[in-house]
Amino acid sequence: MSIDSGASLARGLRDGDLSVAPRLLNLVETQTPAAREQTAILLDQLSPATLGHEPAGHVVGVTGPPGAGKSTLLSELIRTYREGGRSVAVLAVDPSSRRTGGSLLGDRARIEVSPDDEGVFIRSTAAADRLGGLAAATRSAAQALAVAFDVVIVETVGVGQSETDVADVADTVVVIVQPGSGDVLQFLKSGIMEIPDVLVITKADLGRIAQRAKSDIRAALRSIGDRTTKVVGVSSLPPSSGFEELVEALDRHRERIDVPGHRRNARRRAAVDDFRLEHGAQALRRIGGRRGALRVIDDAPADVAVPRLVAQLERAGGIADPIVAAD
Ligand SMILES: Nc1nc2c(ncn2[C@@H]2O[C@H](COP(=O)(O)OP(=O)(O)OP(=O)(O)O)[C@@H](O)[C@H]2O)c(=O)[nH]1
Ligand SMILES: [Mg+2]
Repeated sequence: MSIDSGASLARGLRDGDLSVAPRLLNLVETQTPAAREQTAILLDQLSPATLGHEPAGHVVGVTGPPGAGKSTLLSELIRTYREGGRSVAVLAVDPSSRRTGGSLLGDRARIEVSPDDEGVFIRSTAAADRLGGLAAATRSAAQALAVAFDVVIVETVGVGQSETDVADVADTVVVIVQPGSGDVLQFLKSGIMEIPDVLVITKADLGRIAQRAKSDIRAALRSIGDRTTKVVGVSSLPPSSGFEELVEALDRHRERIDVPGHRRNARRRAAVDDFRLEHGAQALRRIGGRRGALRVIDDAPADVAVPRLVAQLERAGGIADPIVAAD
């Protein structure tokens, strides 16, 4: 498939044309210099600097260990959003190309949606180019889709790094754990309690064991003085339960945060990540490491797209072969 121009895709998304989503993914996943140039143009034209405001879509990160019930939950979550009239895009970072282990493939549920609902777009993308990481392509796609879709969900698998990565793309981070699996314990020990905005305990239909997991999590959150993380129990099997409460918790969180400030910081961290991925740790050290790099772009306008920030870092590092030409 040939790639579309960044400008035409940006125009489609600005016009609210959801049907451009597959072509958008095709562009951002193509790594040729020409495609990267077009991606930079696309992001530029969809940046708040050009739009005059942040893309309106709510970007929700959903993460959790293998087999926790993410896919089953997403099917129900999508249905709940659709009933409320909202369009939904899902970018599922496919775990099959990462580390060995994980759940038995035979037991894996797919995200189930009505195939002719044009308000839903689902795409599995290959896992990241670094362990546990979110591909830059996924981040770019999420930012662009948020211009046209009401909700953009980015799904990743794991406990640990994936939460912090997903926090760099999402307005709201949901961590999913299942009761009685050791997930809850592992989660508590992994020191990532600060990351989730909403914590979901799946499989509420399991009864007491699910109740117990919920009270354990609540106690643990209290013990670290966390009073903001919302804990929600859901059952994704029919008759499902907890989904109205989950959507409400997600909406509440979004209303509470400073979206422009949050996204500005996320774009800056993303630019430093991209720079390091592209040019290596040594190049990053030359501009003062992560901190130095953040200082370099600190005075950049708050609302420019990531490739422009990367270009600024490249200029600071005297890099002659930039990812994309600046202007
Ligand atoms: N009882 C019960 N089982 C559930 C529920 N949600 C999911 N399951 C089951 O749990 C298993 C795993 O669910 P998935 O949705 O595939 O979990 P996942 O997190 O997407 O798994 P991976 O994609 O492998 O990481 C499946 O057998 C589901 O049928 C639930 O609410 N209650
Ligand atoms: Mg799954």
